[in-house]
Amino acid sequence: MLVFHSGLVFHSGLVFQSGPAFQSVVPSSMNEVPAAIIQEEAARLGLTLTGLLSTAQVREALLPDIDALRRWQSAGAAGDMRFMERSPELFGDLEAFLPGVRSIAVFAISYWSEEHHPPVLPKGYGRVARYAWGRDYHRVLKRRLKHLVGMIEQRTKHSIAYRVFTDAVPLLERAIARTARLGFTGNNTMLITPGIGSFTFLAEVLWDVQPVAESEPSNPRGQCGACRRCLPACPTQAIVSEKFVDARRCISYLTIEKEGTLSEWEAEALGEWAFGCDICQDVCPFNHDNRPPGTVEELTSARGSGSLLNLIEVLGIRTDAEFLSRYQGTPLMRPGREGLLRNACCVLANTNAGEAREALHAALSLDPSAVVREHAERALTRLERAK
Ligand code: B12
Ligand code: SF4
Ligand code: SF4
Repeated sequence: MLVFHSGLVFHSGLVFQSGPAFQSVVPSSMNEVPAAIIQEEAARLGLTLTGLLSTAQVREALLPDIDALRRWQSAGAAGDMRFMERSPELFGDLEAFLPGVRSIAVFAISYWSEEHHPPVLPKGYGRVARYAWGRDYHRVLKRRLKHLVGMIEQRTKHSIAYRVFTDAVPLLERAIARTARLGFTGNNTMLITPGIGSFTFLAEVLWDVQPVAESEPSNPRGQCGACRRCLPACPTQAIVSEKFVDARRCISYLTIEKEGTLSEWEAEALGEWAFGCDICQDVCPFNHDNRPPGTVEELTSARGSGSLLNLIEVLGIRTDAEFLSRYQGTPLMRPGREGLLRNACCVLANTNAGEAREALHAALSLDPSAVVREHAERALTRLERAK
């Protein structure tokens, strides 16, 4: 059995952040793992922030969030995301994911870079949200977390029963990260870390490591205060009230999670976004400070598809095999060929990209998907009307 202190938060040398005074840990037996070892290994792997919580801490702290989730579900705000309809209790039940789990290590990984969205969108292109500029974060981060556990096993000479997750299971990752003092919940619902911002992924290791001492969860430093900038900035009014995002109105949901045909309103709501949306984060003052960039190279646009998609090229992808060969290993795989081509049609119409007519006509007559054909036809009609 391995033992370490819980309720601690560490930075990988970026900025020192809030958190309670923590007890330093001196290993007292072969079974204890000083939190410093975890911090050291996590920092080596570019994991920006590390927090440690016992299973009990998670269970107690998440009760208000589980209630908020229940209200969100009852309002229908999950749209068609079936994976978000499960019993709210399950979202905080670590035991359901790993029987025998004793604690959770939660990590925030910055994907911020000095590169910016081009202020003016070139004709024929669509915007991609920052989190999808690089390689598929699921794969990149899971690999690193497994490596982290391996390194700790090596250093302690004990084997660990564990599971690693990032954005893959019904766990309230942001609430867990907040409880571990990695940041606070913004009005846009993002987990925001003062000094780092909200362009972070969250990932966690559930393991049978036993915390030695528990400290009461307390509020992390930082809050929105009087700011409400993100609410009116959201072009679709998806942030219906503070800390409540109705996914059905969110461009991120419409471009990535929603399958099939989009209504007229939904198609126009996409604006310039072909995949995801960054607006409620771009306007946030916590993302404006001079912040250090993330250190995971695979998450940068140099390693993936970058900030812009050439939609005329995208419209020419006719088979899943071709789609796979272009986007395998990137987050753009998520909506599938049909979803991405559908989004391309919408954005081309929204941006009045007359140069896309030929590609839209080709999609209308040749594309194997009825959804793509319908959206190509609608886009052509809209372009015609705008002449
Ligand atoms: C479903 C989902 C979506 C949906 C719904 C978003 C939503 N707000 O719920 C859609 C597809 C729209 C989406 C979009 C995005 N997502 Co998403 N998504 C998820 C997922 C799978 C679950 C989120 C969830 O639990 N929603 C349920 C609702 C009820 O939770 P919530 O909105 O967070 O609301 C909480 C608070 O409001 C809180 N609350 C309510 N009242 C109060 C009051 C107080 C005082 C406090 C403290 C709290 C509080 O209670 C709620 C429950 O915790 C998580 C991964 C995971 N397993 O957690 C990723 C996740 C949240 N997504 C992520 C990302 C990156 C995005 C996008 C930025 C991607 C993009 N650029 O397009 C956008 C951001 C949109 C936004 N403003 O939220 C990251 C966020 C990282 C971070 N730093 O916060 C996550 C954590 C994935 C990951 N592992 O990195 N996402
Ligand atoms: S991601 Fe875009 S659409 Fe969704 S809540 Fe934020 S600003 Fe609104
Ligand atoms: S923009 Fe303002 S209100 Fe919105 S999350 Fe950031 S600090 Fe909070």
